[in-house]
Amino acid sequence: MEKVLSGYVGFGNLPSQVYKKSVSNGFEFTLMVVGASGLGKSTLINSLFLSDIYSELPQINEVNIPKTTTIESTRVHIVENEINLTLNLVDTPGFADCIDNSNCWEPILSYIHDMYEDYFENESKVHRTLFEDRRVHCCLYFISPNGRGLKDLDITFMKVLHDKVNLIPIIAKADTFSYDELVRYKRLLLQDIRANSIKIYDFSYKCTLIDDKDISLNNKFIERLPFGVVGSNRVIEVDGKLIHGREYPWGIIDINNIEHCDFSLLKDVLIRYHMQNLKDLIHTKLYERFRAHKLDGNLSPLYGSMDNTECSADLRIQEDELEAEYRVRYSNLLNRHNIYINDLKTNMNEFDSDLKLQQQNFDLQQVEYIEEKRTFEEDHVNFVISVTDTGRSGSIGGKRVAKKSKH
Ligand SMILES: Nc1nc2c(ncn2[C@@H]2O[C@H](COP(=O)(O)OP(=O)(O)OP(=O)(O)O)[C@@H](O)[C@H]2O)c(=O)[nH]1
Ligand SMILES: [Mg+2]
Repeated sequence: MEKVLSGYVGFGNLPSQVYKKSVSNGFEFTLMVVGASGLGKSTLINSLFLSDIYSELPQINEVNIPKTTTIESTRVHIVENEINLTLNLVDTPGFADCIDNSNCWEPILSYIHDMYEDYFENESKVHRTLFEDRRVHCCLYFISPNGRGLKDLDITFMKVLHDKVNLIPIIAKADTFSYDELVRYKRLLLQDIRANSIKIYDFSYKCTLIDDKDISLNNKFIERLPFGVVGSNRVIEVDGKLIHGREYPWGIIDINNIEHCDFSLLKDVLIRYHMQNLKDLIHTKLYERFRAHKLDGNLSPLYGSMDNTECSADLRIQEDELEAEYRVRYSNLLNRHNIYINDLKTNMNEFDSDLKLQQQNFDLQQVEYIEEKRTFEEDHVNFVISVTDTGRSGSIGGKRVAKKSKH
């Protein structure tokens, strides 16, 4: 039985309770960078977050970041408007250095797997305490700026990762392209991504964006994929202002300028607009798949071979997803239908009251018309009487007129 209550219950305060709880717990987010060696992964991580933290100590000279040789996780705490954010930044060694690059993804996959395993163990404990969530929420995949599209290794690597993490492809060192070249290269990469059925992060997934402005911004994110980024740890003075950028004989690139590269868009995606969506997707879909396989006892050590094993857990998850999608579609349709009916009712009410008003006006005019007609008829009768009287008395206008005889 379903009832609609119209009285005050008090749950209108619920959003503020959720907000307060979130603020007191703080937020945790893990970002991983992956790609061939020397593409600027470590530099980008520094540019994204660390430079903001050390902004009071501007680095006038480029800091040489050593080659990354192991998976390094850095934990950074950021406080903004009394809200705590703990960022885990996972830097990985570049691959494609060796002659034989087969299975070069294993250490990275193994790291992602270990973090899921860690979370699974913590949440499965009988006595659970507050624990850290170190699952990788987003993985930035660096594509080489060679202008020739995805390499076989990129395709294999991305396909190994795409159902374990949220994958966002980015073009490294975008300063090596002119604007037109970059647009063409993006188109080529998107074709490669589609042709190879690589699943990248779905920007429209259960979007938390609600107003038109946010949605148009989200469309801008989608239009600019894959993001062409430039990283820099160097602070340059331009017209008295300090900017993070790179200097060339022909000019300066301000990495935060949206007309120079997509770095600030990427930052907006990660921090301002999609952090919660990225986390939700990991928790409700990708980790859920891991958990289901784990409980079914179907997990390979790196769960890399899971793709080929059409196991019951996968089918169940697909079924759940379809059902959830159906529910969302049904409720959207129902909402649209209700809105349409309400609109119709409002229009009919307006039409009704319009009609009533018009009827009243018409009645009023009819009364006036009848009154006018009556007055006119009275005047007419009076006029006829006065003319007849005048004729009889032989005077017009009160004067007597002598009648002429014809003979
Ligand atoms: N032109 C240009 N150079 C960059 C950019 N980002 C980084 N570099 C330079 O590229 C070199 C390698 O940068 P890293 O950040 O160490 O690259 P990495 O991908 O972490 O390298 P590995 O750890 O070896 O995999 C450095 O000299 C950086 O200054 C960029 O956007 N444009
Ligand atoms: Mg590095």
